[in-house]
Amino acid sequence: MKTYSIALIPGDGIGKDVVDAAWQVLERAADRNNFTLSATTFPWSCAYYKETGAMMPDDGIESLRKFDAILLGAVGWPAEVADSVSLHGLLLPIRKAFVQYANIRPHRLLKGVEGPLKTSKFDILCIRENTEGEYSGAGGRVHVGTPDEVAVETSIFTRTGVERILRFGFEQARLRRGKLASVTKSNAQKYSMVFWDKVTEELKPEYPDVEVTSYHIDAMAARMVMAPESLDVVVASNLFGDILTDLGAAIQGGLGFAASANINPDRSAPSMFEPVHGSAPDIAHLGIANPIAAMWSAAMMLEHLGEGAAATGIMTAIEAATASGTGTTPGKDRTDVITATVLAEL
Ligand code: GGG
Repeated sequence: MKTYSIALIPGDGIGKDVVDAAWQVLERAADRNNFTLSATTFPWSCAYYKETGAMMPDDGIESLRKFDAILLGAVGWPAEVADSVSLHGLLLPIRKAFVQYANIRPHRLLKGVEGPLKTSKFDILCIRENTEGEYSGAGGRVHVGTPDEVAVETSIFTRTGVERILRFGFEQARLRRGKLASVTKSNAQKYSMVFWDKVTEELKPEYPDVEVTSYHIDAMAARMVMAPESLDVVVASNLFGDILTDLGAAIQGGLGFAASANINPDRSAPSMFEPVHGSAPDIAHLGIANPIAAMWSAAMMLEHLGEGAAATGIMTAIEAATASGTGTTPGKDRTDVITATVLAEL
């Protein structure tokens, strides 16, 4: 029987609750589909930072490398550790070190979930560039604390990085409805975003079967609300993709439904799966976090590992639960109730 080794990083706040719920569902799905999963849990989090002065140990990346995949909950506890420290100390280094350059975020309405637009025609796949751009961490501050203080943050866009994420977007469009929306702000950002648009134009002839349209980020935000049915695959830079996918999450009913996969398409290192949401300190320890985003992310992990039937089984069970109204109203059903309902459907 095949065994997959999974690194679990529950992280902070509701991350622990949702990873625990997702793991129960994963184990049941494995059992039903004749494979096994072995978990190794890493305590890396803001609490770990408070104890050790780092979000993960120096050899953290190397200890993750041997796993088949990583399942992460949430990172951040701003009352104790600045968000910039926790993000740049854990999530971003993992994505970069393991060349997880494609962050896939599916946005569609699950059965029984209405969403604020009250439309059933919302089904888009956002592809967020995940290793460079605005989150490169290049910059600095001078004259700190003086009236002359200056802060500079440099976005880094490489030909390798832009070309590979656009190609990934084209390929995903081919697997779906054949439409790719490429998002920039090239009227205002005249170097990096003009470059992104240019690479898009260069690649177009290689994908004559894909209909490509370039949008500015502001127009795309409006389109996602006003005409979501016109969109299929949306590809964007690290920052723009981060923002658009929170909008996508809102339209699909909330962050509790938004799943994501940080994919290394070459499979030269493990990929990482995590709900889009953060640690939600306001509801941590209340037992009311919605675990569906983490369960959906877990299903994406199984799909990536080649266990498509088990992944489909999880999604079917989630939708059976939501179709009956479980987990569809924020705060109504407790995490353990939603988990038990999904488990019963598996
Ligand atoms: N679920 C992972 C998490 O904690 N996300 C919060 C966050 O702010 N992420 C930023 C990012 O995805 O770049």
